[in-house]
Amino acid sequence: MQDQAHSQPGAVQAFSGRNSAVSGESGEKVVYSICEHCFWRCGIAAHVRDGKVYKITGSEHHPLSQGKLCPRGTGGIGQLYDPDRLAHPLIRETRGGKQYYRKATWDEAVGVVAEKLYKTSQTYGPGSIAMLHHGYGVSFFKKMLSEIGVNKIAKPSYDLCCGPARQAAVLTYGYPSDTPEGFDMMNSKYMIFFGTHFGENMHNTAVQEISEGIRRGAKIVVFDPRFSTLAGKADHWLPIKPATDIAMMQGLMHVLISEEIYDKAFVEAHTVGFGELWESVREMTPEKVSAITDIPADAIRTVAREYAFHAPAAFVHSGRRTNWYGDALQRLRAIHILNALVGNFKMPGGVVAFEKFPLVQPPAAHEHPAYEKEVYSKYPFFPNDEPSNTIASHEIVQQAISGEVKALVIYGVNLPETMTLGRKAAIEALEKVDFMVAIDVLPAEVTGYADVVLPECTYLERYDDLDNGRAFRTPFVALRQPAVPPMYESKPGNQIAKMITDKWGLHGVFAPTVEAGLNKKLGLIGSSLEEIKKKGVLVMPATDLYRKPGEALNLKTPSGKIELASEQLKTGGFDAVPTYTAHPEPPAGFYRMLTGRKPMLTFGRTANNRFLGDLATAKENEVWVNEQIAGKHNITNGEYVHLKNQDGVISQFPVKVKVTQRIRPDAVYMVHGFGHTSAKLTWAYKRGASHNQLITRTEIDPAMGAVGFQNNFVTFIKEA
Ligand SMILES: Nc1nc2c(c(=O)[nH]1)N[C@H]1C(S)=C(S)[C@@H](COP(=O)(O)OP(=O)(O)OC[C@H]3O[C@@H](n4cnc5c(=O)[nH]c(N)nc54)[C@H](O)[C@@H]3O)O[C@H]1N2
Ligand SMILES: Nc1nc2c(c(=O)[nH]1)N[C@H]1C(S)=C(S)[C@@H](COP(=O)(O)OP(=O)(O)OC[C@H]3O[C@@H](n4cnc5c(=O)[nH]c(N)nc54)[C@H](O)[C@@H]3O)O[C@H]1N2
Ligand code: SF4
Ligand SMILES: [Mo]
Repeated sequence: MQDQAHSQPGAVQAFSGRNSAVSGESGEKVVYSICEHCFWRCGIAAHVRDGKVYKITGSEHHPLSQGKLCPRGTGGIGQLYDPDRLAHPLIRETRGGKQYYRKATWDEAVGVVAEKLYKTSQTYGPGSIAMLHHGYGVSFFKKMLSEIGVNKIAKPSYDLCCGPARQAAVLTYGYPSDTPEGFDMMNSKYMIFFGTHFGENMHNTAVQEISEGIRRGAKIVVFDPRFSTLAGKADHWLPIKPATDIAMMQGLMHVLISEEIYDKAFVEAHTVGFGELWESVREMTPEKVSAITDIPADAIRTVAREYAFHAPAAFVHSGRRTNWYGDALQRLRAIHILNALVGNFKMPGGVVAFEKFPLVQPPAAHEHPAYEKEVYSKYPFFPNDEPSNTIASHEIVQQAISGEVKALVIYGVNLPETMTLGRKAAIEALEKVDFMVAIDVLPAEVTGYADVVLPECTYLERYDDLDNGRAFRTPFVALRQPAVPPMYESKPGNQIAKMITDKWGLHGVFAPTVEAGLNKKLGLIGSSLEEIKKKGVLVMPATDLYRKPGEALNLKTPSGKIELASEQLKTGGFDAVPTYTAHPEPPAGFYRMLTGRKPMLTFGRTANNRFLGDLATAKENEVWVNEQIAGKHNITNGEYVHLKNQDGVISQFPVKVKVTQRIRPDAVYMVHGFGHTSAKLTWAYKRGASHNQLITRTEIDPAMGAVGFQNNFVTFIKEA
């Protein structure tokens, strides 16, 4: 892909060859679009025969897929043809004291939504309405809400997922981390991972690049209490005691600095706060860190020395779901500092900054001052540059419970299973609000709390806005386009949002058709909808990722340099340098509950997908239990147990035990996204146990609002 892009002159790679969007052999066509089974957004080729999608493969044109998909991406047909799909708009009614949903016409359903939202905004002000969203089709609903001044918008993927990595990068480098994360993996010689279980976390391009790196001889180091798939590829698997990672990072810094194997010239020229950093790790000798982390001192020295030896073609990866404990921002700062110390910034095999495609935004029809500027979060280091994320999702849950938020719009978030502050708080919030509309494709748990349910068609049946949100080696802009028309009475989000603004009498907000809107945007860069439809993507030549000798970095931090110690954090009352503090230990007989992903599933997005779920290892989740611990509790491999947490909450459904030596004795592990309680999800219902249900304790990062939930502990209740 890269080479191909290089050979193309001009900003936008011209396409050539046959018109593959409609290559009509025997009633067949291939439609190039974008996956929605996770948030990586790979390019797909949907193969259509006689009006049905029969196969999905990786787009050979899209830089994030390069002809390949992860298992989930290939399984999209299972969502499209899911027999449980939401087929009509639904309105909740109470009759004879009983609540039920009745089918409604689109006109009636959007009429109710338009009226309720408008009246709420008029009566209580725009701050009384909030939207939770996940998924890329939300852009139309953001625009819709901005028309009535509503900008209280949260994406759980900030505070429950990658927010700490984002904000730690802002504080250290002056710019947020991106997707894909900026690591030159395929050219690296030494990659260190804390958690970050690629191979189970199937982020397509990352897995491809790590594989390429390994093929070229890179060494892998994995710090994980569990022997993950990536640990299976590692030169060093270091089963660190969970929740002690910051101590380990400080230990690595101690070795780099005390043995003077860090990049002195780089640190001197391009960083601030080195003295303060050294003071903070001076006492963190490998021996002291070993006692905290349960990793031998020699191994700590070895990793630090090897890391320095391979630098600058070496890095510590920042990970994706970084909200483990309440100090996630500091842990991620420690990772960025470890990178800075070896001078890998913008070096082959090190930390790099991918670029986005320079799409031109059309001038706004009118000004939305509130939409542009308001940030509602109370956390001092919450982002102030993201109109799609102006408050943490748990703050919305709290405001719904307190009555400050009276109406909720929920797009692609299965709130009862999404954690925020635990299932209990989520349900309390959903029950408390005066009005809630859920826009979803499936009867997920969240839809059962809605006053109105609006069935969006699946990503294979609709256009969305242009995808300009991903940065990569070859910057690109991609198109989501329908492979087949919407089934049942479901509708694309853009039409739903337009129907609602039309009800408000605001007829000019959206282009008359989504195609016209896309074509207009593409016209601003000299392209057209017709052009992008052919390959589903416009790709620029590869950008120059590496710095030149002596090049100034001109970073947008207050000092203009990489901030090893952060004055901003200090001024805000936080540690300027990351410092380890101990987390709670499991009570006797309890084990820390860790979580992760399965290669073929993405929690609520795929839970009911029979194509994927029918694979032997995806039918249910299992709880991984160390052999010794299983013996102690007299439980055997394959047995079903209930889990009970430290606050006495017992899992509603039993879960199968996997007895293994591949996890430390002080922790258990289960994949998130099982144990569904909605009987309308006829496949997912009652399969496995819900990770979310067992979370009753959260620690919120006081600086940027991430929710840590790994200080929950469970024990076993035998079935009998
Ligand atoms: N197939 C698939 N891929 C996915 C997803 C999916 O649902 N399915 N979801 C996507 C999303 S939304 C995200 S956010 C990412 C998440 O994926 P990652 O960012 O990789 O998630 P992590 O939580 O870093 O990784 C989980 C690993 O961390 C280990 N771990 C747990 N606690 C600790 C600890 O205290 N210290 C250390 N060192 N390790 C620990 C666990 O044992 C587990 O192996 O995956 C993405 N990719
Ligand atoms: N307990 C626990 N909680 C977690 C995590 C965990 O590991 N454990 N992980 C956290 C992480 S990393 C993340 S990123 C978040 C993710 O949290 P969410 O984004 O809330 O993910 P899901 O629960 O999968 O919700 C997806 C919802 O979107 C719907 N959906 C799917 N496709 C479409 C579509 O095209 N249009 C519309 N309108 N809806 C659609 C699905 O039916 C489902 O109801 O969860 C976080 N919460
Ligand atoms: S990583 Fe997999 S699920 Fe995610 S967008 Fe790519 S193909 Fe789809
Ligand atoms: Mo995530």
